[in-house]
Amino acid sequence: MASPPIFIGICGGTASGKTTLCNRISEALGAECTVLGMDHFYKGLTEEELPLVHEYNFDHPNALDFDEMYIAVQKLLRREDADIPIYDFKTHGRKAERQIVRSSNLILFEGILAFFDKRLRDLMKLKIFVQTDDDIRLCRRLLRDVAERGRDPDGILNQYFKFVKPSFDEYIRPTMRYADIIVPHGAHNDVAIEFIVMNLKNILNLPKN
Ligand code: UZR
Ligand code: MG
Repeated sequence: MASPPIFIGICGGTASGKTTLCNRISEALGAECTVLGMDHFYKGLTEEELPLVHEYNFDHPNALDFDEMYIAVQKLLRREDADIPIYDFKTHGRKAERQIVRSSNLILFEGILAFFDKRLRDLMKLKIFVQTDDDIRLCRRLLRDVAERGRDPDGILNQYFKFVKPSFDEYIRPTMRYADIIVPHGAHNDVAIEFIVMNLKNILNLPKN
């Protein structure tokens, strides 16, 4: 029987460069790699919660469905396709349809709370924490959420100081202790990315260039 795929967790604060780091690794490895983002597993606000969206803490572990993530990851590790939700950041809700994620030799799992759930942590062969300065992350978050997530600057800053920063300090930063590797400067760290890619190619028996 084929061996299970290698499962790697990538954690870090909001806008630290997790998604970009995953995409860069994935580009280097091609079809050998699957990226699974935690962002797809936001629970989606109910009709009662929606009018109070400014009071909703998206950075708290309760906002995410860890059971559903665990099921999806287990499937991918059995080399089965997983069907996962489609979350819409503009409406804070899930779409009716789901999307298929294909399994491969390497599963990269990324998110602000990627190291939070022990079940998922225990499956990880390698844990990478992306560490980017808070001021840089806030600037990036501001630009990204206006451009890509349909948000206004006032709202982003309110949310940042009320929820994002306190939750980072309480739930995310402490999980750095689980990391095997801490990557400074996020996705712009070419040396670290090259290092990680070389090692993964080695483990997967891929050509080195
Ligand atoms: P990344 N988030 C939203 O802003 N709106 C949503 O509907 C769902 C999530 C934010 C969430 C978190 N928090 O900081 C960020 N807030 O998405 C995580 N506030 O995404 O890791 O790509 O920054
Ligand atoms: Mg991201």
